[in-house]
Amino acid sequence: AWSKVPLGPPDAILGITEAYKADKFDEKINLGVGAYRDDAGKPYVLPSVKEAELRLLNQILDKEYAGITGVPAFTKLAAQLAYSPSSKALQEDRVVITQSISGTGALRIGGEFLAKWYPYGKTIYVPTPTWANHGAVFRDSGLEVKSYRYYDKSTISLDIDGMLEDIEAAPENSIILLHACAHNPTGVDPTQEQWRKVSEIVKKRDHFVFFDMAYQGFASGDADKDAYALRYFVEQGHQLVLSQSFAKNMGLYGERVGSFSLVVDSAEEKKRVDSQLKIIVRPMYSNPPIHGARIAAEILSDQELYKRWLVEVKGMADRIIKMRHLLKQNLEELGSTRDWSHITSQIGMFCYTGLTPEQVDTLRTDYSVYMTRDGRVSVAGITSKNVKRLAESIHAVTK
Ligand code: PLP
Ligand code: TYF
Repeated sequence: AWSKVPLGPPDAILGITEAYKADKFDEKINLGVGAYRDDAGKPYVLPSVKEAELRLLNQILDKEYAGITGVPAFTKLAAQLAYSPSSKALQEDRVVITQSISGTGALRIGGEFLAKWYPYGKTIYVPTPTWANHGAVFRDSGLEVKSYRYYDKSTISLDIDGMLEDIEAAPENSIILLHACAHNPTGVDPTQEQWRKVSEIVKKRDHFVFFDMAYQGFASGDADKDAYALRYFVEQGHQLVLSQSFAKNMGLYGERVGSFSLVVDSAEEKKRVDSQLKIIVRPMYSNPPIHGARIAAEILSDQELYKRWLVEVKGMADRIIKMRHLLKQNLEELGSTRDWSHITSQIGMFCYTGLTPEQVDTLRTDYSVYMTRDGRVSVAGITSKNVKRLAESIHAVTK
């Protein structure tokens, strides 16, 4: 039956892990996928997550289905984490929320909902560059995907003028995707002042915003600070939607914990929108998995555990910052004359190195150092043990 099925290309990011695994060199370095590693290079289960799991185990809960929109205790707390407990929109019962299969699933529900119900043009504008999966998710949802300028290669920083110009030039009522914090892959975010300008232009053009928040807490180590853009836009009265992932900030990757939410006009509107979200979710997967959502809810609902979690997120963010400094320092000590200041000025899990695809290929074939061909490095894959060899390898291909 499948003789006409062509061989498809591997995922640009997840495919790297495959190549890395097949490499026999014992000092190989994987800087591909954005998954946190401890300083021994090992996956890290947060102690607060372990504690939450133990508590859940002791409660001997049943395994009944969640409702279509998931575990209510989880979605309520997830919304508070994103919008803040004192959010007017929450207090006025104007936030519709559903649990999702992590951030990707949230983007997909959002894409489907907008493709079906958004009353204006079905085009979503994403930054150049953006997370490798955005295009496919939104196209498969039935949206057309276009882009706005975001990153300036020559300055290795935000092209704020280009960004504002392109957003302004998009037809009125366009859908604009914004990374809420810790932009993937560039690690370059607008400043708070720049966010206010983006909000102004978006408002002027009556655009609709889709926030993708996959790294709350990871950018600065402070969950409130990282929610600045989202909360500011809500305060400014924008109607918007949000995709939330707990993969990174709680290290719950494979548990697939996330949510999709919409800030709407009224509690009455919320009822109608909620009913349509259920109609979208039902034929896709019926209802979401419960375990990870219970873990997140346990952490978010218990003051003491919540505080511990914040310390642990900050710990992850801080280790990443430390590795940025070490990498830059090692490159300088090796005598590299390039300007590597962006390594430490960029934030979040990724560093957009400015390495060319050819240099990335050489790093892979000659040095067993793996990263995506756009030169993105998952800083979480750097450790105090491999940073020297990494710097030597990068120096060797850039001198
Ligand atoms: N959006 C962005 C910008 C991401 O970097 C990621 C990856 O973590 C996701 C969404 C979705 O990831 P997940 O489906 O694992 O939550
Ligand atoms: O950008 C990353 O590396 C993370 C992890 O299909 C990821 O967002 C990568 C690819 C993918 C799903 C998650």
